[in-house]
Amino acid sequence: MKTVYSPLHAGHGGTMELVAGALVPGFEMPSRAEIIRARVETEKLGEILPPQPHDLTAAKRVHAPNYIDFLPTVYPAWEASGRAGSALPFTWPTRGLRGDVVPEAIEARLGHYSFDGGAPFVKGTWEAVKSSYEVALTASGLVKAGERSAFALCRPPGHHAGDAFMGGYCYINNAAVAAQWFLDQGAARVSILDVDYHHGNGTQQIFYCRSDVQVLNLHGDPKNEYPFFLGHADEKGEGEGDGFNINYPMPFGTTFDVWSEALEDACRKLAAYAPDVVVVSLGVDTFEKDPISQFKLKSSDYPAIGRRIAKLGLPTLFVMEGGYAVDEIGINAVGLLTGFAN
Ligand code: SP5
Ligand code: ZN
Repeated sequence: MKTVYSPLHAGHGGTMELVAGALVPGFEMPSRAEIIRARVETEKLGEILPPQPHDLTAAKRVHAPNYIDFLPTVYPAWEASGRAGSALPFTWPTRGLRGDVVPEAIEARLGHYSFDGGAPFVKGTWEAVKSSYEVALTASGLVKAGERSAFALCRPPGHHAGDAFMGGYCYINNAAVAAQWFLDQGAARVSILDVDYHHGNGTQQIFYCRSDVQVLNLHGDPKNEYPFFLGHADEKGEGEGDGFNINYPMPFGTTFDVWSEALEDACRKLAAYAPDVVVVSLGVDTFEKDPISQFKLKSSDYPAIGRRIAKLGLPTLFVMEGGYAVDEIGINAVGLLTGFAN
């Protein structure tokens, strides 16, 4: 399996995020992608390719154009307003406030286009976001050209980003961009299988009213886990999309025996949908030692996940999402991929 990777991700580093009343160093750090890349090499997963340049047309197929155009302006505006460090919002247009007027002040624009204080901007953030997007599209191109699978080593991740909002370390929804790109290239149906520990609220929101993208999500129950405000089992899609969104919320402490039953059910529903392509939102924050997560998967479980996905027998794009146990992130992510490939 080929991997697409860009070193430009590293400019998005030294971030701070707002967690439980405190500004803390970001868990989503550059070493994550470097350790995965090193493991791709030592495990000889396959060739590592740079991304090809892409303009933002494909991003604007799933995101509001004004949101995408806002992203490169954030850090310059933050600096011009006399601030330094991580650009973060501190106020949001919740129920009872005006969400229809885009403010001018940069700190307010950040609130308008986000749902939490978990998507900081530093100087190199936009370049990293753009490169992550190009990584996803380049890897999609490999699958379209006939490869059985490809690995988009995206950083920053994407699945929390919705049509016009960022959050949870995510800015452009790389998996959603890829799914839409496959449709635009002639696919009739695409499935997105999200195995990250956190519910992919952005992906769900983007495709909620559509039947041409099936979205399946395995995640920590939002009653107690981030992103809290989406991801319940009764969210099944709306209108045309009714029945094409499938959620598997699971409690803290979930081990692989229970998790893999959810995966089995998801794979059966995916196979029945018979998509032309599968996009896997690949998070390994389900790992027992993940510092911000509460599932109990072991390193030896990841190859089994890859094997189950391989059994679908469908062209598959893997898009990197979360995973914060940095020491084992390469073992777990590449373990899943070698399970698929071998
Ligand atoms: C892509 C992805 O995995 N995003 C996850 C964003 C999670 N943000 C919320 C972090 C909450 C951390 N809870 C702190 C517990 C640490 N003791
Ligand atoms: Zn996650």
